[in-house]
Amino acid sequence: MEESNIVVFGVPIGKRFKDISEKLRKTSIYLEVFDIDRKRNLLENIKISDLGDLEIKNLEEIISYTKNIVQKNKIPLLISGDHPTLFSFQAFDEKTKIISFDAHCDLKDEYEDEKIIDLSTWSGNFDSRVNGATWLRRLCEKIDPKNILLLGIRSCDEDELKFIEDNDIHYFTSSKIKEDIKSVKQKVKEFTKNSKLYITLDIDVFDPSIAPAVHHPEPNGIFFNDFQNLLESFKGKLVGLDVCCLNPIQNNEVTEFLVIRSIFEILGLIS
Ligand SMILES: [Mn+2]
Repeated sequence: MEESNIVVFGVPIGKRFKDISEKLRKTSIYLEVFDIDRKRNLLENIKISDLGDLEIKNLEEIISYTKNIVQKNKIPLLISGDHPTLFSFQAFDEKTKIISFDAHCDLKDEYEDEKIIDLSTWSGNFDSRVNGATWLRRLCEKIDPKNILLLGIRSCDEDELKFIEDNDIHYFTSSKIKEDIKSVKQKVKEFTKNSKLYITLDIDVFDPSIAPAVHHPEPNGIFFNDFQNLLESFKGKLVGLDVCCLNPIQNNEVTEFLVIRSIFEILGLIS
């Protein structure tokens, strides 16, 4: 912990959390950290400590855990079944920008559906004001929406789009990213320049053909080279990240490998 600059911990929210944390930790051993194309070790200068999985009684505890790590000048990396971001992001100062890689906007005002995961699954209560489809809308009640950038969205309703436009939330759909990467990169560069950045990576941002192990496999997602391309244009300072929404499939570890490699790519921004 003392020597590390990245501190990993699991946040037990969303479905099948134990499966997810176990699978990701296991898979992380099997990937090379050297990238032959760029001839560099993505984790050079990175020292990771792993606190294991949290035991929490209420979601507010995620804030204090994250804050504790931030105060030690270390970067928290949260592994979770669903977005812990409504809470973890509150550990950072108000100028920090948030970049969400996600197929979904998660900006619904209310949503009740058995397929949508209650963030507090252990309590058994379903709160349609705070869940996997509404968390970013709730966060917008606490932060300046102009500090939000959505990348790779393709599942959105009229109300969410109106909210995005009314609040000047920045966004690029997956189609736009794939069709016009050059201008998207330029704009991402401007958004991230001289800023502190928090990344939340919902693995369903990727095309289902390369990331089948998700709850909501939305067609027409981005591919890995699009992800690498986007990261290349990040100019700010990474201060925190979370990775969520894996839904492991038996005898198919394609998505787990993609998750780990994606984490290495993000950490490569620091090293
Ligand atoms: Mn999603």
